[in-house]
Amino acid sequence: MYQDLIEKKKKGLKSFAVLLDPDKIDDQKCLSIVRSAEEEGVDYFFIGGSLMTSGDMERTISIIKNQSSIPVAIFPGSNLQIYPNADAILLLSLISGRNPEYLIGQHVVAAPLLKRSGLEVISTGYMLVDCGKPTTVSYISNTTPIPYDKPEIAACTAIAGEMLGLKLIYLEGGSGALRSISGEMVEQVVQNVNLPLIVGGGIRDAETAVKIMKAGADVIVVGNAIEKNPGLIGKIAAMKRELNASQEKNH
Ligand code: 1GP
Repeated sequence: MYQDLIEKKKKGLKSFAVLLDPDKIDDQKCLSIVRSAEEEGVDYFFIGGSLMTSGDMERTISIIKNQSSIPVAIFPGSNLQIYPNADAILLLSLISGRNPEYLIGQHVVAAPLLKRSGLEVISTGYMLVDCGKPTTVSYISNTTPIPYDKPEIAACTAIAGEMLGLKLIYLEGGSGALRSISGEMVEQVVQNVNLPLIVGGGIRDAETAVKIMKAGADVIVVGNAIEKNPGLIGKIAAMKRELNASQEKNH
């Protein structure tokens, strides 16, 4: 999956990831989202959530794997979310925070399981940004997000992450954020690091998704809005195809 991301980045092609939280969707909903994602050419499924109460992540992954060929990456809320039936896992180091547990602690506990799992492990600099309301991630991780209007802090954090050898940067507004990460923050991060950039949180319409892709994000992630309105998959996917087609024409 990482190699695929790098190849696309070299060509300037954008990707669209759908985030599924097993706690928030039933099998029927999962199936209908997977079918529409397959038809529309969604690039990745991300699976995870800050909490897992009634959800069964392993089952959600196997439903997706049985019905589609779209790669599935675990986007873990904790080290309890490791399932070898996925393709890859984003090993998140919460570099916007100063809680050692989420920088390295949980990783140490997870390391032997990850090694045995056969999952592709993609080390990810995870950066939480204040996008208008306290998020579950900041509560659970007990960390302070980067202020919305401080793109320079985001850029310096991403540079440090790249220098530490992380493979991806993930700018996170938090699930259900009131607004998405600003285009300005995306631009500053892109200007300062060469790593693939994923942006998610609070993206509710295709226009915002395109704005973030145009600002330089390689992958945009949408969760909540698709759970509420699966029709959004087609709209975002169509705009992504349009952007990628014009990029390929100009190349
Ligand atoms: C992925 O947490 C986000 O980075 C998903 O956010 O649910 O607001 O789309 P939404």
